[in-house]
Amino acid sequence: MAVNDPFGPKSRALYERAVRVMPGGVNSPVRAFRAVGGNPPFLRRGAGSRVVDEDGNEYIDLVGSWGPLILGHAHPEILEAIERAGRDGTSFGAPTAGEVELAERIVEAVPSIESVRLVNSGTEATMSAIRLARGATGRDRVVKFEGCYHGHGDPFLIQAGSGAATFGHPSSPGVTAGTARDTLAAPYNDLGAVERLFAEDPEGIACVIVEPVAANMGVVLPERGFLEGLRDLCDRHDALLVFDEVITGFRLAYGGAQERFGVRPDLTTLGKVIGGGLPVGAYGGRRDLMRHLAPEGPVYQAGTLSGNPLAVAAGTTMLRLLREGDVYERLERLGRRLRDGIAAMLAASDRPLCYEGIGSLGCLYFRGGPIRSWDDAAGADTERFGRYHREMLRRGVSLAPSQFEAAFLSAVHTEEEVDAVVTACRASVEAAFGDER
Ligand code: KE4
Repeated sequence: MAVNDPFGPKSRALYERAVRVMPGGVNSPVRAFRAVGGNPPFLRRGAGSRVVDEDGNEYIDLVGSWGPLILGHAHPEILEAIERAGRDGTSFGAPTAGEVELAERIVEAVPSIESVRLVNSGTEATMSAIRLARGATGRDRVVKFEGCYHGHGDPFLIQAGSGAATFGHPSSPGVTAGTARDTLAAPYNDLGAVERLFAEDPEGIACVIVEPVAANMGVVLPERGFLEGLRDLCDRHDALLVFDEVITGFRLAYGGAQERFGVRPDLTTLGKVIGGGLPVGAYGGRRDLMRHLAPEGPVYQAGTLSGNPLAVAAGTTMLRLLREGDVYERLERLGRRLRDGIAAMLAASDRPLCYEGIGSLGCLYFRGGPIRSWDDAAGADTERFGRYHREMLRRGVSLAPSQFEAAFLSAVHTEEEVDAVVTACRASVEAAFGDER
């Protein structure tokens, strides 16, 4: 039964003001709902697993700020840490104890990270990681995968996922031909294609950057041997393997996807969860590589607000809570419950649908499965996904406004909420197909 009017008068009025002063009325394109239609609800507050919009509509939140809020909105201990840090000042541009503690926790948690640099976003982390890879190897070219998204840095806006895919410009204007020449793209899960790229340029590839679970074309899992194969190819060609764990880091395990899959990259990029909802990114890896970074080495990267005291206070508290609790068992249990519920729904339906997921990440595709690459994901019926998305909002469930994104469970969602999501999903799918019976 629909309960919400997600396109209420207050959100609409705010949207009309917003578009007068900000491109598309938003500060990040996917938030504009262009891929699903309608103007976006403006959110007023979040608490735990719920968000409320300006018109008072409440939603079970499966966006979680696109990943950071693995412990839900407004976690009391994270808020207290931010407030306590703020009372001593908001920023110094000088070393502080807080950033040392966050860095120590990241080094202790992530198998491949011996040394880490904190930045302010996932994009900064990935941009910096490939500059470091190029500086350390003396090579120019980077291999990425179609449908993977590594932020909006020029080198990555080549056949990119997430919003770039949504807007039909997977290779964005403004990226120079020179940059595009140095970015090579291969289909996800296609080791042969990567092998051919190395064969064509055996001395020219600095690194291969990959989302160990691709969560920007929906959710696409690595096939058995794919990540291990990339490790082997990089070793054979003296190239570096970079895991972009901005989404999977501290989500698929405390040590991220690299702990879960047992494959060790040379560099890792992080974001989202490590900021506890505040702006933090990070990149790190082998000490011999990180030594190339200024001020120790010549590869330059800097940031006024890197290691910001409030952000590292939130991030450190988040990692402490993740390390102390039983969060990962709970995330697995809730994720399995959701997958099982949707699987039962799909088994009883002859609709062209499939669900891909792992741990607390998942995606319902409006096409038959399996989904193993961008070409598979791109075949989904995005128009029907848009109808489904609106129906889910009406039924009190907030999903990322694009077929090419993941749904994010948190440790504070309840079993009852997961069951409610499955119920809403079943009704919303039927409504989305309503014109066919
Ligand atoms: P940010 O610069 O948005 O903090 O991180 C870029 C990034 C890097 N790597 C991966 C694997 C990512 O998923 C992201 C950003 N994720 C998107 C959601 N798919 C952010 C949402 C948005 O663009 O508004």
